[in-house]
Amino acid sequence: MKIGLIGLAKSGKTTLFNLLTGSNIATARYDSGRAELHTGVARVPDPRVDRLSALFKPKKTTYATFEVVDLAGIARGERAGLDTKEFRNADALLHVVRTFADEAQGAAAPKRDIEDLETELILADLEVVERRLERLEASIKKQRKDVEVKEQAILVRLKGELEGETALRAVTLTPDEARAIRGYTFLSQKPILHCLNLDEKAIGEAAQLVERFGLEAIAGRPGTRIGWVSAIIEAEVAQLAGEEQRVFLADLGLDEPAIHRVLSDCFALLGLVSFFTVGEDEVRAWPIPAGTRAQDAAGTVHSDIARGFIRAEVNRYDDLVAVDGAFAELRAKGQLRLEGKDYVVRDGEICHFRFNVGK
Ligand SMILES: Nc1nc2c(ncn2[C@@H]2O[C@H](COP(=O)(O)OP(=O)(O)OP(=O)(O)O)[C@@H](O)[C@H]2O)c(=O)[nH]1
Ligand SMILES: [Mg+2]
Repeated sequence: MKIGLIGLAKSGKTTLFNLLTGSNIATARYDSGRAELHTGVARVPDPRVDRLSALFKPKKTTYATFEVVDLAGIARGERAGLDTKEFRNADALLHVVRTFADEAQGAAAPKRDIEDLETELILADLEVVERRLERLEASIKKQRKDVEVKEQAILVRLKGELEGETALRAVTLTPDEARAIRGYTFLSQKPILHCLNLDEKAIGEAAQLVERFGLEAIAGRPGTRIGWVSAIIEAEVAQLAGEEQRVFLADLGLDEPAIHRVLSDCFALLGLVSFFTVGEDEVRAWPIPAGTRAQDAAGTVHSDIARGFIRAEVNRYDDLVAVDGAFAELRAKGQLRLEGKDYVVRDGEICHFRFNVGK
C-alpha cells in the first residue's frame, strides 16, 4: 500500500518524507527547479509490538510498513503535475499544508490551500471523465454495447457530482459501480489526510486547530482526516533519543513524537490493520486491509501457508499480555481459538497458522 505526499511547493513535503521514512533527502527554501521523485518505506510505530518483543525476546522485531512517494509541489491552479502515475497509483494522499509563516511565501492559509487542492483533484478527475465520455459516446453511436452504456451512465452521474464540486470520496457507489470505475484511479476518490505543517510556536494550540482555522466542514467530509506536525521540530526530535528526547518533547508539551501519530493516521487512512506473529525468531506486525480473511492473512506471511491452510490459532493481544506470553495458560483459559479460512482477522490479534505443505 502506498501513500502519496501532495501539496503546494515548499509546504514541507520532503521534510516530512524524511521523517516518515528515515531518509535524508536535501530540502530547500528556494526552488531548485528540478522535479524529483523520492520513494521510501515508512515503519509504523506500535507499542504492542514493543511489548510483545519484550515478552518473547526474539532475534528480530519487525514493524508494519507502507510505501511513501514524495513528488514535486503542485502549483496553485496547475493540474498538469497531478497526472503522473505515482499520484494515480497511490492508495491514499497525504496533503502537506503549510501552516508556518514564510518570508518568501507569506502568511499561511491552510483552509484556502486545502480547498484549492481539492478543487484541483476534482477538476483533474472531471477532465478524465469528460474525455472518456466523448469516446464512449462515439463508440456507442457506432455500435451499442451494454457494458459501455452502463459505464456511460455511471460516468454521467460522476460528472454531475464533480461539476457540483463534490469529491468522489463523498459519492456512494454500489460495488458494481465501484468495480466499473476502478481502472480510472480517480484522485478525488482517494482517502486524504490534510496534515497541517505547523510553526513551532503553534504546537501548544494544536488541539484547537480545526476551530482556529475554520476546518470543521472539511474535517467532517468522508474519507478525510485532519492532522498536524511541525516537521522542522520533528526533525530535531528525531536526532535525539531516550531521556534527552523525552525532555525535549515534554518541553513542547508532547508525550511522543508527533510523527508517530502521522504514521498511524496514514496507516489507518490506507485502511490497514495489523495482526501479529510471535516466536523466538521473530515478533512481527503484518499489515492487512481491514476485513481480510484468515487464509488471505496467511498468504501475506507466505503463499504456501495460504495454499496449505488448515486452521488459524487466534488470540487477542490483551489476553496474551495478561498471561505474559504463556500460550499454555491461554489455552487452559479457552482464549486460544481455532478459526477457519473465512474468519475475518481483527486488528491486534495474534495468529499462528496451521498448514500442510503437501506436494
Ligand atoms: N518554519 C518551518 N519551516 C519548515 C517546516 N517544514 C519545512 N520547512 C522549511 O520549508 C522549506 C521547504 O521544505 P521542503 O520539505 O523542501 O518542502 P517541499 O514541499 O518538499 O518543497 P518542494 O519539493 O520544493 O515543493 C525548507 O526550507 C524547510 O526547512 C516547518 O514545520 N516550519
Ligand atoms: Mg520536495
